[in-house]
Amino acid sequence: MADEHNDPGQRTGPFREKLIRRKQEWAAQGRLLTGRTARPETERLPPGQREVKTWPVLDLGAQPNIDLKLWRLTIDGLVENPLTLDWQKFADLPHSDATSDIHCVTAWSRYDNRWRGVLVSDLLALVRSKPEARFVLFQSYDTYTTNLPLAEFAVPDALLATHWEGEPLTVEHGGPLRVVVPQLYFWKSAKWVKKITFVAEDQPGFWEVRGYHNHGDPWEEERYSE
Ligand SMILES: Nc1nc2c(c(=O)[nH]1)N[C@H]1C(S)=C(S)[C@@H](COP(=O)(O)O)O[C@H]1N2
Ligand SMILES: [Mo]
Repeated sequence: MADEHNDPGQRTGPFREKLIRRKQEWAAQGRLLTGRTARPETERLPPGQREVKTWPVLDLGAQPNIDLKLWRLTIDGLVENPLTLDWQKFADLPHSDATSDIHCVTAWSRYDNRWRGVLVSDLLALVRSKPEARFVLFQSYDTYTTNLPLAEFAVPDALLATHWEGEPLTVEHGGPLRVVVPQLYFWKSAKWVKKITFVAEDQPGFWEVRGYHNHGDPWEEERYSE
């Protein structure tokens, strides 16, 4: 397969560096910017996006294959009830379905993705964020990081997803567990999530320090910082 997006073996060392450099150049050039905004109430597709029927794979190239016996999810920081869950404990949490569209900053959007997992609202009821908590930081098993305002994490259709279209999430799409925050560009939805930390002060993640917008609202076309 020639497609580097689908050949994780090729994307280490120089390949990974090249991929990161290219995406940094896109940010510096303001690639794909239309200067338009839109509203989800009246339009299905955010400015500059096109609909795809496939589901592209985008990451830094190292797709961690995590043994479920060793897998842990930690929730810490400014919460009343910090937790480290193993796979069985995670499975015991209430699970729900949520359908949403994906909007990737590289301009593809994919409609009506049927997710299953633990709703962020259910997670918040369990860990109870403290009043000082205003941002959420994500760390993943591939060393990726990203950040969100707590208010964006707490939306009704955000979830920690184990399934997509009735099947367990594949490793390439972030299985066994990924974050889905559908109203922001998809780089904010951490695959292979390992730790979720509630904080008072924001801290930009992997792409946010490489020219990508700190907030990332596709309807405002917040692709890049300045
Ligand atoms: N852990 C981790 N999560 C990640 C990434 C990554 O490299 N590592 N890439 C982000 C980017 S840039 C996008 S567009 C989406 C892609 O998700 P997909 O491969 O399932 O389409 O994952 C996001 N989450
Ligand atoms: Mo992305």
